[in-house]
Amino acid sequence: MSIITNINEMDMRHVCTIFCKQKLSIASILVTIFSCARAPEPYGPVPTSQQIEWQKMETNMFCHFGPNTFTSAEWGDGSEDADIFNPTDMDCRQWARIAKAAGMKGIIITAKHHDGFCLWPNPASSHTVAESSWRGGKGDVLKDLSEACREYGLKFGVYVSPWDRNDPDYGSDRYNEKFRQTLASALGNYGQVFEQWFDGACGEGPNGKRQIYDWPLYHEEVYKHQPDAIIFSDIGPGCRWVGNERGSAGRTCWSTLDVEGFSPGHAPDLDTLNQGNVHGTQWIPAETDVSVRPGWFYKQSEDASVKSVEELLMIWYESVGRNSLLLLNVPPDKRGQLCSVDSAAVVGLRAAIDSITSLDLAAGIRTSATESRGWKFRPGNLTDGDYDTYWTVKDDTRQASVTVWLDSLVEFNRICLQEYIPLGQRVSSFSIDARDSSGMWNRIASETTIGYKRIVLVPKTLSDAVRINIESSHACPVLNNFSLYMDRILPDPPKEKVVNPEWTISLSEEHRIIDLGREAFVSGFVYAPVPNSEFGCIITYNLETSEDGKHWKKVISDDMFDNIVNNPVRQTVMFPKPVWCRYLKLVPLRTNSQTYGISEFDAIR
Ligand code: FUL
Repeated sequence: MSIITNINEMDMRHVCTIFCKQKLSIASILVTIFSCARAPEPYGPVPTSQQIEWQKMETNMFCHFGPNTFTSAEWGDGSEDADIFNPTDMDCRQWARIAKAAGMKGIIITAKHHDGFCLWPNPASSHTVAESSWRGGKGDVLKDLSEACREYGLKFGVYVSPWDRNDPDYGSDRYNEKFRQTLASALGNYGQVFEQWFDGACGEGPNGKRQIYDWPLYHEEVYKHQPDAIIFSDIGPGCRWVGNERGSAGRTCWSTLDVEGFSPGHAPDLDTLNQGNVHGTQWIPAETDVSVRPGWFYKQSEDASVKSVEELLMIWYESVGRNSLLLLNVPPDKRGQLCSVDSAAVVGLRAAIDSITSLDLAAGIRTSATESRGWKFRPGNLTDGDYDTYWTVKDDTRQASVTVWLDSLVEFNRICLQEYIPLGQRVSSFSIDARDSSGMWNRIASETTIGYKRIVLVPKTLSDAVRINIESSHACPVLNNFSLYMDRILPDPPKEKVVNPEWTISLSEEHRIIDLGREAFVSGFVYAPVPNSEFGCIITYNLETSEDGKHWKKVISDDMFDNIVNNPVRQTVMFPKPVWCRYLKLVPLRTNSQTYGISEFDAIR
């Protein structure tokens, strides 16, 4: 491993020596070069060409839009009047323009969320835009958006929720057939759909029943209309959920997953989704879905909580930079347009990414390696900017180093590596060394997986040579890119998120009480779990009030904090009418852990 030879020159010398000493014919030289050039066999499960194209998209826009935009709910209960959906000035070209400016490659729209309302005139449903007075019942969001995407060179995708809290047939076989027709209508009429997003959520419908989803039927229908579509669900088959909604793929992230015995909605545990399975039997890469604001749907009250460019940049590093695709939600507002705060944030993110990646300090730089498979697979392929040329070694080699010789001392803090995924994901551990001004080699990182793209964050380093050591690999390593960047935007090292759980409560303590000090009219309350912590959250609860702290009245009974496990953010609950009281008691009924955190429990007056 320590003998570094310059393969570029060595291989050419080798070819010339054969030519001169053995006086071989041109044809036999070509044979020699050709035989050296045999590519490694693919290892394990490999992506389809559609999955490769999908992965190269890197960042896409998610748009949550529907009745919830107008009611400020996260999960509508299906009883919303169709007329509630009434964007005053919908302009999908504005969404597309901003997506394009933000460097997104596609847009996925919530064509139907759990409330059942369809943003297109779906003949299989009676709860659609056609039943609303928006544009006199003639509006069609899918039509407008698919056309805008085409105009701006973006791909178009749809989220169609099988959970339907409106359809009276939900919970019966009839619904599976209706849902098949719904897919046919959404997928068969608006041109090419690159991704079909299936939420695995399976709650109760309007009649209290749950549906047994017919996944094979649904998948067949998707492929019938869109044979090239990537199907998202928590377990694929096209791509998988990353296991959280905060925008973070595993530091170890395999694109392979074992799905036997699982189905959408009944997936492996969250850590497995986050990291994949090391020897997983199927290629199901992770997609990281996260919202630019706390909730998935637009709420004016969250305008001040839109993520900063720095936060989004960290999310980009932890998704695209960790072998995942970033699906960033930018929800249209009540006008039917992306609001300026969100637009500024996502366009700012792109400007930040561009400012970092536009200068690749390793581009075209001289490289050498401990070994290479021949001229065609020389280490110089790592810095040539060509996706389809790569450095690889002999079939039996599992450890190898490649060095990039910078012309002078260079300052950097991001190292980007790519494995050539058409041949599978192979590397399971690697380290990075950098040579300092005194000629000393220092270890600056030790990591596990690479995959399609891995960006390693290191403290600012001044160096004239950088060495990647592949420490272990399932088959000979195959790398097609190496880049070095200097990020001057994020503090170095990145700020740790500080979590300060004010109240952590064990389940034996049954409730939490607020004493307002004196009686007053209270119109609702706020609850926030402790974000990014090991503490769980309250899922369902009762809310009781009292005037004297002894006699209690239930104001809310067995209600649910919507989507709180996946997205543990602050929730505001308004009472049906203001209540005169001094004390408020939050009684958890169901939590997702033995302990749960409360970072906020406040009365709204
Ligand atoms: C979740 C849904 O329940 C949320 O409302 C949101 O659509 C998110 C992207 O997926 O599972």
